[in-house]
Amino acid sequence: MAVQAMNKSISTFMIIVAGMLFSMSAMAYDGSGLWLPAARQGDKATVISDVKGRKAAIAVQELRDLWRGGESVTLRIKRDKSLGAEGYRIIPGDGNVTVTANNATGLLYGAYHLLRMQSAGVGLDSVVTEVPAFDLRVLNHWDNLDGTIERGYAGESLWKWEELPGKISPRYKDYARANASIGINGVVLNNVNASSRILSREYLEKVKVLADIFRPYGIKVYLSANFAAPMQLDSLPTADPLDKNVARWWKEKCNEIYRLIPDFGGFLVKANSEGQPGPCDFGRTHAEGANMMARALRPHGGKVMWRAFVYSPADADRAKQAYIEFQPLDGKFDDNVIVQIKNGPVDFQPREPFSPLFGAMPATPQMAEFQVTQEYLGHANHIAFLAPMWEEFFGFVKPESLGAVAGVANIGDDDNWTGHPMAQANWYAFGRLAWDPSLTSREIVKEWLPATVYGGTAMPDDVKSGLEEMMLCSREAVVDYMMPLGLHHLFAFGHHYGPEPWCNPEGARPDWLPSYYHRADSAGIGFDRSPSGSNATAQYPEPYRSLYASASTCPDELLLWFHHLPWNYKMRSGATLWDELCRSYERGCITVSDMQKAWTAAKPYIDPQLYTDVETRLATQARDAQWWKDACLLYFGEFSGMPLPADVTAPVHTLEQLRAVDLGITNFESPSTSLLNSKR
Ligand code: GCV
Repeated sequence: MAVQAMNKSISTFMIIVAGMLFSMSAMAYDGSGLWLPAARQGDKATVISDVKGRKAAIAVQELRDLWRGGESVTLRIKRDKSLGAEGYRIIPGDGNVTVTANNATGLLYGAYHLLRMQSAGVGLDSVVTEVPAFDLRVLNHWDNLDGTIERGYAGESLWKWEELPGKISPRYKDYARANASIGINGVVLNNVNASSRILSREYLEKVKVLADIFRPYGIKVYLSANFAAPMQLDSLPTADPLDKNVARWWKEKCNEIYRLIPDFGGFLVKANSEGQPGPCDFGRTHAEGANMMARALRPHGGKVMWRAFVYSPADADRAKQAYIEFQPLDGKFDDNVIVQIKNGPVDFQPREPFSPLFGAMPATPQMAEFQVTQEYLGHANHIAFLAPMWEEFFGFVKPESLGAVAGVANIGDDDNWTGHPMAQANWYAFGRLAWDPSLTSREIVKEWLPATVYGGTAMPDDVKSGLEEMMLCSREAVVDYMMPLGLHHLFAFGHHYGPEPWCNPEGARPDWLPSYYHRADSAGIGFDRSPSGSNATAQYPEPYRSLYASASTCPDELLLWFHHLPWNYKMRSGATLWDELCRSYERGCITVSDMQKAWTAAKPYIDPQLYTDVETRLATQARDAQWWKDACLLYFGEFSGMPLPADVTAPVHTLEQLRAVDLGITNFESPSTSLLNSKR
């Protein structure tokens, strides 16, 4: 695995940061530069390399423009099996740093590693050896061909399909560069709710242009494929995977794709899920469908990423359904199929237990799907640094058991790429963890903050650590003020932003409604997934099966995910469940208020435009936290019939006011500020 710093100290040099780094205040901030340093003015660094090709040329150019370490840098190909196809070694020396790798891709990653150390102000005093934990580190864009982005909160799609292939936005290259700098090596361009048109000749020629731009940055292009494409594009009477004409159609389509894009990565498929077509429509299994596509890709070296996000009502508990459908297919997939599984068993909630499918299919390659875009964590309005969530996941699911990781991108065509400037940290963290899942959230934030927010300024250490804490506590704050103690899916219908635990639109699928998940009644709250309930706990391996099965051993943070408990249930803290619930909501609100204070303290050291943008969004986050707390406590209070504990501040809304907030599918304005608590 990655990062083995060898204890052979060759020379010690500090990369001089302060004063030499770009001064953020001197530049107009628009967030477009991400975590990459701005080009130095004047002298270029000395970079020595005789490696041919575009990739090596990019590595050389990046270092010439951006390296300020004082030493020259030598890039050299040196055969070393242990480094694999993408690894590299950085060797400090007297007046020169040498980067070695088996190929130019490794050298490019090595170059970005040096720049990362420079931005973080980290000295290079021993050999660094890095090999990525996963061969495939891929962003999934849920971008539609009309420019909209499903669950996107940063403008429209970066891909200007109507302009391609003729007109090429400079941002395509910037995007590739940003990804390469954090080790992302694959990109699925279009939404898993896929339009077949992406596979038409017209669109493939556009895709080719993007693939050509991304290639020198070590990035392969993948496409989401609609399983019914043979019917939709070429009027075949069926898409049955066992039909010869269908199989031939996919083979010919793959031949066509590879003639245009020789290193095309393959397909991502959402099949028989949320209305998407799939093999089950023709009486076939997921394995039969995936294998048919895999065989069309095989001669070219392509892969199928087949999603396990399915929930047909095979069981009364949605959390069990993917396992029920996929686990029996273990061993039935071809070896160029990899089953892509969301981190949790339901759907990217602020906290879920890990999906029990992980590890339950030992004869099938598996990959994890994380959601970088904050569909369920406050969109682009809330700071929710997600590295702690993913770090938590890797505490349960061993990286060695996975072949790849995917992240649903939070990127759009906003100047700052991600809507909320601090959400850039989630793109960054995804890349870094996909390369090295042993990194801690703290290590990542210590890289990202100076590279993006305060590099080159004289920010005092206590202010810096305030910002680090602000980032590190932010996801837990969201859990606390939205869905503490294992509660989940309390969102308003459709947009997944505001609280609506009472939501019950006519005709909606029951498993899209909050009451399906919280099950609050006068007897208590929570979803009983224990052996006396849905028995979802039985899908878990030991020790988790036993741990989760009993309320007395289930961790507090997952308690109501697995158990329905009385309001006066005695928690580990000695408090009743109701009191603990109230205090969790309160704590979430207080944490946001602390985050605001940390941001305010940083004001003198931060670009004014960035400062104001984040300040405004934090005010919204604070208002929303109050909204969540009031909505949930007032609503659940009607069932518990219990008063708020004395140390929890009273709601500032009434339930009537909150029920009256228009939470239509697209309108998610939070209640007016005047309704909200100004005391805190
Ligand atoms: C792309 C959730 C989201 C959908 C998304 C789906 C999926 O249900 O709300 O927008 O569709 O997950 O992951 O396929």
